[in-house]
Amino acid sequence: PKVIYLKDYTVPSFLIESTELRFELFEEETIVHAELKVKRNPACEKSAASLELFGHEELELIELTIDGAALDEKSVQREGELLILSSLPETFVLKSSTRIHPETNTALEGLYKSDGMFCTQCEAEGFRRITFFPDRPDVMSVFRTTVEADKKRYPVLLSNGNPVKTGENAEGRHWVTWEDPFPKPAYLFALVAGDLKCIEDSFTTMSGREVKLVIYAEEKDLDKLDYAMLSLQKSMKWDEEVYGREYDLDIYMIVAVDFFNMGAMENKGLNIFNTSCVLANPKTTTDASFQRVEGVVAHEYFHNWSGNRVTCRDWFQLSLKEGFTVFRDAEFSADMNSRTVKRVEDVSLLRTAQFAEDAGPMAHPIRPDSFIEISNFYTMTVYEKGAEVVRMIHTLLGPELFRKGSDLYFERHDGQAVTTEDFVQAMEDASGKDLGQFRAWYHQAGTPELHITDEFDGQKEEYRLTVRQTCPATPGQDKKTPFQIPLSVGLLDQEGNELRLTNGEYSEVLEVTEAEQTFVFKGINAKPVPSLLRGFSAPVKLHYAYQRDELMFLMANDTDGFSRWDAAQKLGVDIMQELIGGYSVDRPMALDSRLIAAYRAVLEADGLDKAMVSKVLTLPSQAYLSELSEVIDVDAIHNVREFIRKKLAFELEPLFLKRYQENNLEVDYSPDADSIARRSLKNLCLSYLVATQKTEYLQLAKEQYAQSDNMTDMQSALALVAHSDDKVAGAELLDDFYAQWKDESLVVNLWLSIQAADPSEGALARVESLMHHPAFDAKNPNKLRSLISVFCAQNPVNFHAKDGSGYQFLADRIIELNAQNPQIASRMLTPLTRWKKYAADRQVLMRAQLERIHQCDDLSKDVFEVVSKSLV
Ligand code: B3K
Ligand code: ZN
Repeated sequence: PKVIYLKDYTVPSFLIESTELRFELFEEETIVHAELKVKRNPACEKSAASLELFGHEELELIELTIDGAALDEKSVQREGELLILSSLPETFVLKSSTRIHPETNTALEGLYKSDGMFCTQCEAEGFRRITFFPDRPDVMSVFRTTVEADKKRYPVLLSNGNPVKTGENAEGRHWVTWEDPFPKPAYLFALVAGDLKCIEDSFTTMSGREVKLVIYAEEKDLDKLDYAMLSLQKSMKWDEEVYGREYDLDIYMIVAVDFFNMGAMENKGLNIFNTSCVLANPKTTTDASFQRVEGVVAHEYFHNWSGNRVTCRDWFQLSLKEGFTVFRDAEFSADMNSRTVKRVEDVSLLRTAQFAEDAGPMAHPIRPDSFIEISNFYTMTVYEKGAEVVRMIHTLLGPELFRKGSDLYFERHDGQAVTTEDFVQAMEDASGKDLGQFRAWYHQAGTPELHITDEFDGQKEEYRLTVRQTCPATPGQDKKTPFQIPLSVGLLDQEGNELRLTNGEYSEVLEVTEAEQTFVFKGINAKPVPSLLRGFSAPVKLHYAYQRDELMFLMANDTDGFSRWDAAQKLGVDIMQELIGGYSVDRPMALDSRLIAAYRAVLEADGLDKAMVSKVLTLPSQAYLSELSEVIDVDAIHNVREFIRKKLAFELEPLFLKRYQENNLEVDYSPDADSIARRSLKNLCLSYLVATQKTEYLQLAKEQYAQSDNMTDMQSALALVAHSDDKVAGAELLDDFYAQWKDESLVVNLWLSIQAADPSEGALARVESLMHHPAFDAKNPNKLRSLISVFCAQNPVNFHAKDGSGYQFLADRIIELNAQNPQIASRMLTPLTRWKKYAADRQVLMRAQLERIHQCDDLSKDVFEVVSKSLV
């Protein structure tokens, strides 16, 4: 397979003024008629250049004409994905008819069928599976689309923009024509045809225009759409208030589909959503999913400006829209719920998954230099680290100048396909702040590390922080230049009071720019305790030799909520790492009583934010401890974590029980932040109580399961019982749950995940047998993720079984999926790619499976790229 390089970018030789499409949808084939108004691109220097159309190898070209005449053979060349037309006039009309087969499309890219309805997914390069087209994001055109299908089976026919015409044909067929006045790249095209029901509402924009809002789903899911509608209205309002961005079409539609490779897609005026990111109802949906629905609805809506009105020049610029939009949706969620909780959740994810990616074989900068398959670059790095980079710009500029910068960016580039450089330039131009060195964040991969030491000079009344930065080598990048890093700090005196810093405030953002640099604070008369990287002001690893007592001190006194949580994490990590180190040499485990004291203090305190209490009382995860390990000792991490959980549970049992009871209220379910916080604290307490293995607490969990009126409480209780040693009670509840929910596909996914994540022995056999259960469907990505990916990523003890059975199981799945759905196959590979982090015995086994995959014939580009890079 060919490697595509950013440095090879050239402007398109032709532009498309308008695109007219007509789809004839049938059960055994679909015919796509396309009429493109084409003109030479004045910006292209090669005046005789040919026109490159992309069309997947499976497309059957039925007819092709230019200005009504067939092309002579010499001017048409089909080479793999390319259809190259040469000897062309300045302007012309290109007409084509193509036969495709959505009914057998299992890759779920292009036009395909999900549960009997037609739908599309065109980002990044799915449009070339629909028709021959210059399928690249810098070719933008207006679209007029007619969809024709059987009226009975497909009463609803949708595409982008506004419906302008409709009619009926012979033989029970009907059609609708849609017009989208905004020029867009083909990746934002969408089509839906199916038997759908909808809810409708409206939104009045800041200039007083009324926009119709419609959310479509299957009839059985109509009772699960209200929350998405509310979230959409909140998003529209927020984007007006915070970014001054108004919606532009008269209608905004969302369609829920069951078969979808990712979360959702921001097609202009017609978002298509994975049901898991749009359906929500207290009975069937957990708090986590409610928040995900709110966040994803917002994310796709925000793309209307950051992505659609201003789009990407090429796919190397993906973070231009994704990093910025993730930053926007994170701020939205922070404003709608608890800011600190949102930050803690995002940082946890970044530190485990993104840091691991940055340290692995697929490490890449947020703006990669090359790829084989772009689908492999919809990563934590491009999205989440990309959002952190935008956040750092926000921190460096401050909110007002950042807003000036975003205004300039949208104004300057509306209707254009641009680069991350254009974004940074707009920020620089609007603020006057030099972001020269900052640009390294876009082209250097790897997680920078800050090594901080300090010095107190009583005589001079000076406190000095010395910051040294390093960044590990990543594939293709041995040496890095220093980054510009905003380092937010505070200083606490011995009584726990915050000290005024150089800027006269209690917090200050230090700008780290050198490989090594010292910051001096004057007028400090006793050695303070530093609070470092407040709010996680940069995506870096921070090393400072905190004493455990100092961490407890910060947990109690730091005014930055994020830093209080971070101090608790650091204390937990420090204690756990010591026990993990002792595990392999059979040192008996003993828990430092300071952790118990710290947890006790948090449990006893009144008036703390409940969500933060439950975050602080959650031990660092297996994934985070793995990321921090030089060599991952799966069993040691698991057993140490379980030992500590149990110990804490026994030591603090009365407090956990008290907090459980206080928060176990009989009130109507509501997905607001306070109620979610209360349930999360309650369920955390229950999990500690159950960890004591006392039957009375298992009983308590069973009661909660039986009495709960919402899926959050029900699912938590079920997982606790199912993962307990009482396998009989577990099986009973699992059966009961399935019987109750077998018709709710998303609830069944929870049921699959709970079983896949069960750490007890025999998990692989259980997962294998679930693959034959009617609840499972190997063609549905949500089912694959719930069962297979959860087993491989959230059941480390079983996935990493010493005999290599987990690795072999995953490799078998990848080989099967490679042909069926390459995107999902390649994504599922991730756990195997981290083989270098394990001890030699596991390394050998993991590598052997990667090699087995590598040797398969007909590897997709997706799987090939990840496997071959992992084996280097
Ligand atoms: N832009 C889409 C992602 C498309 C992924 C294609 N493989 C969803 C989003 O980020 O909003
Ligand atoms: Zn996005």
